Amino acid sequence: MKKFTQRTVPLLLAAGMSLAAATTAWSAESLQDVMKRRSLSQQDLLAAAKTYVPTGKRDEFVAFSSGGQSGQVIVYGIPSMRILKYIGVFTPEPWQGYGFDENSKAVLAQGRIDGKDITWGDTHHPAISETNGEYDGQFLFINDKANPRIAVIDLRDFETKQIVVNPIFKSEHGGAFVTTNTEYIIEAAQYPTPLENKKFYPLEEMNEKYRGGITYWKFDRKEGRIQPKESFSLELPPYWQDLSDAGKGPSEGWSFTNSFCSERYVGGIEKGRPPYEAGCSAKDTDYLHVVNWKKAAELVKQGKTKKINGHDVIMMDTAVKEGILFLIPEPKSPHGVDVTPDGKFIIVSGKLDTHTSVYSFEKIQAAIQASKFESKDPYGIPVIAMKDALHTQVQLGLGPLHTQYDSKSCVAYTSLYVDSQVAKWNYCEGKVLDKISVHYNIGHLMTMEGDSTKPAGRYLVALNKLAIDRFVPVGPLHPQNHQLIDISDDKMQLLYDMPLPLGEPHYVVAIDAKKLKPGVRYKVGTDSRTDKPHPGAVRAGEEVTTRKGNKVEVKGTLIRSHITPETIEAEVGDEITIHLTNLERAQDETHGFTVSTYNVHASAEPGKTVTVKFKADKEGVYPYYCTEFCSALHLEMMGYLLVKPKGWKPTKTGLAKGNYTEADYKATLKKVVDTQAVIDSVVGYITSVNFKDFPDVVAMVEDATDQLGKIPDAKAKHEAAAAKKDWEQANLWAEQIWQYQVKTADLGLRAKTYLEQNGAKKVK
Ligand code: RUQ
Ligand code: CUA
Repeated sequence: MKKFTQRTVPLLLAAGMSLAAATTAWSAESLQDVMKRRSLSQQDLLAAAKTYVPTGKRDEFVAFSSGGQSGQVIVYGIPSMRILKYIGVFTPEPWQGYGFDENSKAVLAQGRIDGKDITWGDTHHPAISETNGEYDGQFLFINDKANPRIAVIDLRDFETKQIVVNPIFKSEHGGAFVTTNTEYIIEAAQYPTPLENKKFYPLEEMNEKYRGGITYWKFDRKEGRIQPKESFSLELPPYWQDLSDAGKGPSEGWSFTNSFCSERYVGGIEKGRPPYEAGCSAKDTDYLHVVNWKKAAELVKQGKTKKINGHDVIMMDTAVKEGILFLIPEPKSPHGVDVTPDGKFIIVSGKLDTHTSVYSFEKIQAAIQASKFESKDPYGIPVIAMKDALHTQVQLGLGPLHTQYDSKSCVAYTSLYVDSQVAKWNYCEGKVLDKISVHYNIGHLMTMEGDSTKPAGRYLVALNKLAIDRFVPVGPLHPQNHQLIDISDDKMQLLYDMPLPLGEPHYVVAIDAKKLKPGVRYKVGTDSRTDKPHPGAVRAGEEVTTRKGNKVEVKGTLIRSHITPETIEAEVGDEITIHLTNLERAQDETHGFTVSTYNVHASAEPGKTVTVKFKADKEGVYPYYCTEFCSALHLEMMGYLLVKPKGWKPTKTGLAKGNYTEADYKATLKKVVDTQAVIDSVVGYITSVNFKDFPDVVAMVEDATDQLGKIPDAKAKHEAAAAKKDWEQANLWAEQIWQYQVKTADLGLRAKTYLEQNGAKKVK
């Protein structure tokens, strides 16, 4: 392979300097020409201008989308709709080493159920942590409907930190929803089952033995983790609880969960019974569950719970007696329940009803205060009459599902699944304002910070279930279609179609990008999955390999462009543990690590320490290498795992020689002197400006100084070898100095460009 020539560094420097001088005289095609050639209308151009984010500029909002069946989270920018990241949550994700290194495997292992790995998830509803009902950009939560679990993602590094398994459900849907200060994360069941684990009751005992419920997961913000011991659930009738939302403002302390199939129908098409879909939509109404969660939390403190599977459950009779649980009829087969930003109303839409119902929290409270109930359900839960709780009902269209809010007061948007439309309407006055068609069959919809007490308006995203004819065909399985809609004017305007090729996202939340403040590096030696110092971390020069019995443990480091150690020796059957610390501080200098055929992979971002572990169960020679193109000599960032047969003895000693001459050594030394001149000029520039005011540059300078600091050692080595006329050793150690210089120069140039582009000022 061709190495850097002597001229490379000056070339890098020249390239860095000429950036500003680029000209724009290349284009002869006018805007009109392009419009004609691509058959674009004025409307198209306007939409393009509204979504285009020029290179180097950033999006205003960041969306966190459920990854549906992929078990991941998809992060994208709004209005550009550019995908920024996939976050591995319930599913292994190789790029991030998620599920391929030991530290992330420990997170996935928290999601085991009955001792079994579950390596996929059906993610539905992401939620951003809130402070006083406003998104604070600190944490993200998401549920897994199939295997009832909730995950915690820390938005300081966008990594999954925790997975908790619901102790009493077998499926769930109404999660994750947070209370106004993220005290609790709400997770409601979906399909009723016996609450005891691994307990069988026949379907004939549905009414007696099967139950629904809501779990309130206690969140510890300081630790950034859910505290399962302080969490609790509410036992509910075997209605199929669906979505939830937490109250805010006047309704703070309450939560709302709707349900369907309150018929408690048990299907059995194979036995000649009408199917679930008929039996579950026979009645005109289902039940909205209204829960005083603040009071529920107090009951838990008073010990008024029953332990089921070791978990605190408030049983229905207690809930009724203590007055924390009420039901209100809601139109047939409802789906979304969304509390208005002011907390005064709760909006519910039924899939099979053309009306959207606006419930008044004030009226609900009045009925509760006056003990004005129309009946009790079969489990003794008081039922508030619909007419006593309704503020208004509005006919929006066919198949209304979910509602989101605008920054303008009283303005809401509701998805119409059957009509494939979004309806804009006023919920205070109960009138429709505008409608727009989407493509096709919209499920959820989402406005900017639309779940918070202060929605930001501007854009709406329609999460369509079907894409049909929108994109170039890619086979029978189509991508999903997220459509961006401008809602800043009275009339909605469709701006952009975004294909999403990774599972069916159910819900998305979007936050003002300025509220997110993720880091760019870890404190050196951090286990990113526990946020604690990693016991296998070492600094440069402390790398070590130890053997105890058949256990080989490597504490190594990664820095451009080598892995230390460069050889790992083992015997067949050894258990190998490799901890690697990325010593880089520069932004985006991630190294990856894998060992051929052992199914391990790690991503080590600057400062992170990560572990891979495997059994060297087969004799052979296995290259390991860095999997991220991290520097010009990235391909050389490798080493060998040598797995020897038991009792193997060496027959040949010494490595093959490269036959270098004194002339080679001299030429290398000259290259080193020339390169130093380049470095000096870059350093001269950096120190001539206020670089210390730029933390990113300070980090790069630290990294560069690190590289330079290794030179004296190599210099001593090449000089000692030259004195002994060992031209191979002399030449290669001199060459190593040049390697350090190249990395220094690379960092220096990056720092220089950064300073120039960010308005650094001369200091002398
Ligand atoms: S879902 S299309 Cu939220 Cu799981 Cu409604
Ligand atoms: Cu490190 Cu490639």
